[in-house]
Amino acid sequence: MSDCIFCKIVEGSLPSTKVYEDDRVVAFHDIQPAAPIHILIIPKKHFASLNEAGESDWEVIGQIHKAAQEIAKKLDVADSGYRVVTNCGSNAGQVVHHLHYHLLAGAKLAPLGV
Ligand code: DGP
Repeated sequence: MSDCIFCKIVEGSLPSTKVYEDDRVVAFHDIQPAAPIHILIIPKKHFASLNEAGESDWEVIGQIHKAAQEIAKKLDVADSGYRVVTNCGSNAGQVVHHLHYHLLAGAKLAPLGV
């Protein structure tokens, strides 16, 4: 999508600090980190959120989880612990409408909730 910032990061027209890339997934540092380590993991294909995932998208969503495991090992937080979460829709605080998973780590994280 031409006006999607994460599509621009995928195609390289917007800079990012990448930590992982494969044929269908890319991961990079969040510009507004909410934890000492805050990585965004996204599919290269544009779809707005988990709500818009179709039958053909479950494989790449699995691939995102595999990438999360690899990134956690690479950044040395696999043993200390990390959180992987996706915000879906307005009540969850989704701002960028290209599916993305946050990988948060590097400190004791606050419990989930309101
Ligand atoms: P969400 O609220 O779940 O839609 O999270 C969107 C995240 O995207 C938020 O933590 C900030 C991050 N973000 C927004 N614009 C950019 C950008 O241009 N580059 C990077 N690296 N992160 C961005």
